[in-house]
Amino acid sequence: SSQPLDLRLPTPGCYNDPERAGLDAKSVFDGMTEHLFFTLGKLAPTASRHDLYMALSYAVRDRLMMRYLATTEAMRAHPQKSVAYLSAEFLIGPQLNNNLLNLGIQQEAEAALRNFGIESLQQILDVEEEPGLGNGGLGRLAACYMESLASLKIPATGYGIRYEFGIFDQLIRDGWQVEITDKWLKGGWPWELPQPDEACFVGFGGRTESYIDDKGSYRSRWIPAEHAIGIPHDVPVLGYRVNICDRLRLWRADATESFDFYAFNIGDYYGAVEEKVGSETLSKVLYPNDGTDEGRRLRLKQQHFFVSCSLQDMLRSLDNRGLPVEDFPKYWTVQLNDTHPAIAVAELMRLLIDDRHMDWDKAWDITSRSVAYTNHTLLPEALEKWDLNLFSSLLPRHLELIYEINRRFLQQLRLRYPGNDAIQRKLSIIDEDGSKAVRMAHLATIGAHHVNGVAALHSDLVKTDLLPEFAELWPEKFTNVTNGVTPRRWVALANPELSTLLNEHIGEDWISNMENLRKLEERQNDQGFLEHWGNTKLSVKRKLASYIHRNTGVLVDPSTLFDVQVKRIHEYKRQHLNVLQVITQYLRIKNGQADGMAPRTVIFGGKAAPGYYMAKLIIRFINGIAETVNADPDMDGRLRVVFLPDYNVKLGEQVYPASDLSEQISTAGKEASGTGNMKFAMNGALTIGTLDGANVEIRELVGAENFFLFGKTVEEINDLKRSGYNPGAFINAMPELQEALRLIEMGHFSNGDSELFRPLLDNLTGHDPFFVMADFADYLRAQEAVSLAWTDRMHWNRMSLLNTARTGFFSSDRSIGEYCENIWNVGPLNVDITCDVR
Ligand code: B1N
Repeated sequence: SSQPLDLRLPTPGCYNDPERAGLDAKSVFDGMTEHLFFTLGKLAPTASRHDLYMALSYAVRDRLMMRYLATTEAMRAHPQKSVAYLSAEFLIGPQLNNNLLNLGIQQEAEAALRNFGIESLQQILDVEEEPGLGNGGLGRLAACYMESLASLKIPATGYGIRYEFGIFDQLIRDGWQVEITDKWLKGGWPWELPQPDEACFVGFGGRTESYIDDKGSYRSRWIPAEHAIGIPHDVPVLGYRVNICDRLRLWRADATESFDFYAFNIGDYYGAVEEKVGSETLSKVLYPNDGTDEGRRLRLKQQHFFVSCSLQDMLRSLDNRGLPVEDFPKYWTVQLNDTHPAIAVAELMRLLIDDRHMDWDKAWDITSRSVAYTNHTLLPEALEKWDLNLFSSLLPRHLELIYEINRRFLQQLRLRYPGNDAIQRKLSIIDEDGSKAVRMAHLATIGAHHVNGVAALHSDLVKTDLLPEFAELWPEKFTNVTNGVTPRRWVALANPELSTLLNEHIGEDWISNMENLRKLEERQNDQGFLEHWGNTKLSVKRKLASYIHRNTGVLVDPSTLFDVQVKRIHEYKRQHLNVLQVITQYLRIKNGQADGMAPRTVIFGGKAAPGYYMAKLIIRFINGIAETVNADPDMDGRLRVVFLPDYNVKLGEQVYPASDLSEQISTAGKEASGTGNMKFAMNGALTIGTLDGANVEIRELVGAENFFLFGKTVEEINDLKRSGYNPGAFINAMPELQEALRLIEMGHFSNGDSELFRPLLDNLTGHDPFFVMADFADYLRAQEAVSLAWTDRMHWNRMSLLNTARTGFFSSDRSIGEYCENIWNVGPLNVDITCDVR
């Protein structure tokens, strides 16, 4: 018989293993070799680039794992409050380079790769598929916030859905968008750890019933008709040069064994298979709508699925540590990223009352002290409302609880506003005008201790326009947290050229303390430095020009002004306003009236929701103009138009650093914040923009003289609406605009097809819901100011430098700091985690 082995398990709290997880090039190389052999089953000489990407990623993941486990262990041994960020979207982007940067081993990884015959890290980074688990700004914000939470050492879990298919990949065929499925999992994704042992059950449909419990009290319970299982897939989120590693916990839906089993026993084989197929489709696909609510049953199922799994998981974590449920608000603060997870208010009540047998007042106290809500949009078509029949058929117990929440709330209103029936109807969670519906923003607002907007202007509009009566009732509930973006991904990683320049002149501290970019202001009159600044931008533009050539076939001149609009395609964002302006420039060149016009490369990128006809037509419109302009020899050296297909995080990382001019031209009052606007400005692009969203704050910070302002204000737009807006009056005053519209109508940009763009023209000349015509003249004037500024390059470079120097405020570290202080009341992990092995 064998002797017992004398092996030691890793000591809790100390997972240092320099053999296995060192940060020097040799250790990284050894890790790669081991993973190639044992994890991937490959020998180095036959390894493909994808194999090397996987091997390096696994080796990096090993180095995250000890930080991750040390963080988990610290939270187990010394419980403290943790953030639960609930979001239907996390648009995390490529992981490898971010983790290398945050670990501080980019050069070590490159050195290790050289031993496998790879000259540059970039060649391996290019292989990575990004998980497109979000539509746009809202999902990307959630990802930036997770990275900042970890960097600030705040314990946090991001809870969401592991969609099998994320946002579609976009192809352009004959100028039209074509959607193809995004198969991000096809090559295997090395960054997630499935945790099947921590699966959760979620019910749907069925009925509720009353019963008398063993203590003789009446209780309600839910008898769901079907169930799904959520399997957590955890993604480690490492902070910048810290040993904290937070996590993203994404739920994948699976079928329930027990129900299959039952069906098999009664011989209903097909029924069992059907249920399996049904529950797996829950996490199958992301809804590709940004800013429109479809009111679809599967979407509500997805929302309840991930919210229920997440809340059960939080309660279980208290149980596992022997902490009482009553202390939920002491250990968890739950942030709702828009109303997509707002069912959490009812679900937490259900878990506390039905499962934990808590009384109403106690449960409501716990819920309303734990939950806070961020609003991201004022667009009426984006405000989630669930048809009452649909809601009650899917979540009958939740509806009962919502009725009771509502009854108590309306009672409170009655006392505050005696005899005012109108206000009750207006604020009720149940919309009774027309077919009845559940208003998720009202549920979230009533259940939350704080409600915040995402930029100063937007938060004001939430109070005055969206929820004015709520704001009067609970003024202290309403607050603002202006969005931010992580300087690690959006400057340090995306713009290594600029980062090197910054590091040389002001040190590296800006990466974790972005306000330090202010030190750059000292250089604003240094000619040599400004020249260097301009040359750095030029070299980044060369890289983008080469990308454009490879991917669109269009040759662009890096010395021209790169004028860029990248974001989802939406009428309120007004890509068509930009295109009309391009047509005017085209006409001026044609008519020999283009003196003083800056030579430009106008670049567009963005996806349209597949069911949004007008947005898809705008893509066709951009491509029509691009085709005509780029084929015309008169435009050579003066004007180029490019549509970059399949805009995503990875492409964004190439675009923001290479831009001179940032187009932020939404109708005032429509863009809640914008975050692309921040990424452009910190990378030294100047903004042409309206007084909308965070543009307002960008302009205040960089200075009005370093920002190209145009357009009607929110008040002016409202005045126009009130007085009966007539776009025709604006068109008549602008002969150049008339000429542009006439050319479009004649089919000049559609190979003679005079019907193609008619719906767009009818829209603009008819009711023009986004005031494109009203803002056109002022936009043109501002674009002329841009051209003029471009002629004095030193002055331009100085403005560019000041944009970078003064936009440190838009670091997501600052935003997260405000959430921690004003909303969550959480602080950094107060346990020292020692993982550094160097
Ligand atoms: O959230 C971003 C803001 O910067 C943008 O201004 C805002 O438009 C964006 C339904 C949304 N608001 N609402 C959505 C996304 C998906 C969906 O299904 C609505 N996205 C925003 C971050 O604050």
